[in-house]
Amino acid sequence: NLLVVATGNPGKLREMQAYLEDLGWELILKPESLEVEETGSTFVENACLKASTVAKATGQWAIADDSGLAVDALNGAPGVYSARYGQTDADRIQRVLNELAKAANRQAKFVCAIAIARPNGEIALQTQGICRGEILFTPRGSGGFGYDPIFYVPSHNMTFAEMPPEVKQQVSHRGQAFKALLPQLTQLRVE
Ligand code: ITT
Repeated sequence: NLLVVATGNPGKLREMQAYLEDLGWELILKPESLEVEETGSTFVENACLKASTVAKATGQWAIADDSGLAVDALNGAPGVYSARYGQTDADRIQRVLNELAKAANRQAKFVCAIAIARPNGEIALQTQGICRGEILFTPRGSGGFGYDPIFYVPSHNMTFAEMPPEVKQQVSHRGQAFKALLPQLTQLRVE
C-alpha cells in the first residue's frame, strides 16, 4: 500500500512520518512540481483539497495536513493564512509578535486538519486536532519548525520548540489529530 504525503513542508513531513511509520504503508513524498492552491476558508477544506488533488494526480492514496496558528486577540489570525503571513518563519513570527505587542491576552491555539483521499480523489477520512497555548513576547527553543518558538504550553512549561520531539508529538494539534485518525487508518487497510 502506497500513501503519498501531500506536503512541501519538511517540518510537517518529519512529524507525519513519525505517526505513520510502522502502520504498514509505504510513504512517498508528492512530486515537488505538484502544487495545490489553498483556496478553502477552513483547515479541513484545505486538507481535503490537497489530499484529493494529489491523490487524483498520482493515482495513489494521499494524506494531507493543513494547519496553522489562531490567536485570540487577532480574531483567529493568521489561521489558514499562517503559511502566507511572511516570507520566512522568522518573518512570520515577528509579524505575530508585532501585532500582539500591546496585547495582554496572549491566548492562542494551533489547529491541524488531516485528510486522506482514495486514488480517485474521494475523501476517505478527515479529522482535526487542536492544542491551546500562549504567545510569548520573545522566541524560546530551537526544536520543531514554524511558529514553535513563540508557542508556550503552560501544562508543560515549555514552548513547542523547547519540547523533545516525542513530547511535542504527544501534545500538539497534529498529535491530537493523529490520535483520532490512526485507529480508522488501520481499519482502512483491511477493507
Ligand atoms: P503544505 O501545504 O505543503 O503541507 P505549508 O507549510 O504551506 O505546507 P500550511 O498551508 O498548512 O502548510 O501552513 C501551515 C503554517 O502553519 C506554516 O506556516 C507552518 O509553519 C505553521 N505550522 C503548522 N504546524 C505547525 C507546528 O506544529 N509548529 C509550528 N508551526 C506550524
